[in-house]
Amino acid sequence: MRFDIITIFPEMFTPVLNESIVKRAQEKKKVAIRVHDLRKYTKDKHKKVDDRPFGGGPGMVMTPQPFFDAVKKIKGRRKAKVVLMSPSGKRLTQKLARELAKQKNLIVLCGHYEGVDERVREKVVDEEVSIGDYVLTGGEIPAMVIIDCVTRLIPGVVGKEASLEDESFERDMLEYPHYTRPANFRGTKVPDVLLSGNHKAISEWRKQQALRVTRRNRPDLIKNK
Ligand code: 9D3
Repeated sequence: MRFDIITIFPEMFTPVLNESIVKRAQEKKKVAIRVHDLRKYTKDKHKKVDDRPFGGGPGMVMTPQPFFDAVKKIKGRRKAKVVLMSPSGKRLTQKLARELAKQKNLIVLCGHYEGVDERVREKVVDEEVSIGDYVLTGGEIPAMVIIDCVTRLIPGVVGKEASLEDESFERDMLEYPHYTRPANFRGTKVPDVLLSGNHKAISEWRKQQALRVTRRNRPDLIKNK
């Protein structure tokens, strides 16, 4: 799988791409990630990427030309899905991540200011994605979120165990609490049942705890409320 990121802040990606699972996935050639500086595609002599909105109003709008030219150049003759990171997009879920992970080529556009000129959406973008209902300063962190959650879904990037475990998040329940050694940490003990060796009792305890956590933090996940 290949990612091409188009951004006015390419340096923001460096630390994320050079650590952990995403780094290993690149080393193992499971994924190639290229970050492109949008300003390199400007034709304007001041490398301007934004302008005032027609019709008035606050803020600036990202100008279409650099996006059109960057996507055309990066695509070349390959087929690629173009994703715009935007607060007005479809919400990113594990299901959407799985869909994106099926692509061979993803081009991700990072917006800024009040947004991008509508003609970019109309003519260049295939899918508009938001990572949730809160306001960020730009699309870079959302693009990193896409890189992270899509990369770990590529076969061979994380073990089978972890990907099977994911399925639980796509069900209707959050996780049960986890404990490791020591059994008594500064006076706080691990629940006795987990030390009992009684697998049926452990399984029941975990199910009940998962339900408790879900009711408390994500009641919306429980269907038969
Ligand atoms: C007043 C209208 N604002 C929209 C809520 C303008 C605006 C705010 C912040 C336009 C762009 C941004 C920058 N955010 C993103 O580019 C972004 C984002 C986000 O803010 N939240 C969740 N997902 C995303 S994806 C891209």
